[in-house]
Order: sequence, then C-alpha cells, then structure tokens
Amino acid sequence: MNERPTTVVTFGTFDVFHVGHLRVVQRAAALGDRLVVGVSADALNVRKKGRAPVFSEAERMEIVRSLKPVHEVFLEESLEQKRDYLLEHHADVLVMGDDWAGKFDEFEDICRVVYLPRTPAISTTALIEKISDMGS
Ligand code: C2G
Repeated sequence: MNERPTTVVTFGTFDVFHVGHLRVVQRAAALGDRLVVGVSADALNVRKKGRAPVFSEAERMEIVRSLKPVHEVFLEESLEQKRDYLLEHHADVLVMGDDWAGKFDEFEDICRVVYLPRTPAISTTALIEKISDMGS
C-alpha cells in the first residue's frame, strides 16, 4: 500500500538557538514523516515582540534548515497567514509549544493541532539577560 507521507508543520522564531528549540523540533518530527518549519520573519518579530531578533531571518533559517529532522523551511511573514501556510505545505499536523495552547484550534478543520509542553527553565529572553549580565 502506498500511503501519503504525514507532514508536520511547526512555527517559531528560533532566535539564539537552544536545547528547548531542538527538543520541540525533534518531538514535532516524531509525529510524522516530514517536518516543515515556518521561521518568523524579522519584521514579524518587531511587530510581535517589539524588538528585532539577535540573529537575522536568513541566519535563523540556515540553522533550522541544517537540523537533521527538518525537511524544509519557509519564512513566516505574518501570523494571519497561518491557514494559507498550512494549506500550501500540505500540513497533516500543526505542532506548537504549549505557550500557544488553544490559540490555533481553529485549524482543526484542516489538520491535527498538537501543543507540546515547553522545555522548562530555558528561553531566548533569559539567555540574552544572562549573557548581558556576564558583560557587566
Ligand atoms: N520552546 C520550547 N521550550 C522552550 C522554549 C521554546 O519548547 N524552553 C518552543 C516554543 O514553544 C516554540 C519553539 O520552541 O514551539 C520556538 O520558540 P520561539 O522561537 O520562542 O517561537 P515564537 O517566537 O513563539 O514563534 O507563529 C508563531 C510564532 O512563529 C511562534
């Protein structure tokens, strides 16, 4: 029997890449056969978080693209286009960290929506603070 591969799609900024990012990528990939990652654009981050990421979108995409479980990356330019991105990339499963729990249930009509628990005690913001404290 020739079944279509299951495509998992996840989104994130993945700035100052750390082990929490790696784990969500690994766990997302384990839910299907192909993992496609939407990396948030620099401009989206400025709109969403009020600051530019430390690493540019081209650098963040390069890092995520090089990960073994990742088959494809694309640039996520706007949160409002999520449905289009999911359709365009033939998502069977949408994976998000549980900081987004419930926020994407509206897409259950086109794919499975899974929220994975975040890795505790690590975040880009905490890392930036820790690194800047080291310099003072
Ligand atoms: N993550 C995690 N554990 C952490 C930190 C992050 O599991 N300790 C997960 C987040 O839940 C997310 C992914 O790593 O699934 C990327 O995290 P961010 O870069 O912070 O993503 P965010 O800026 O929330 O972008 O369309 C939505 C956005 O693109 C999500």
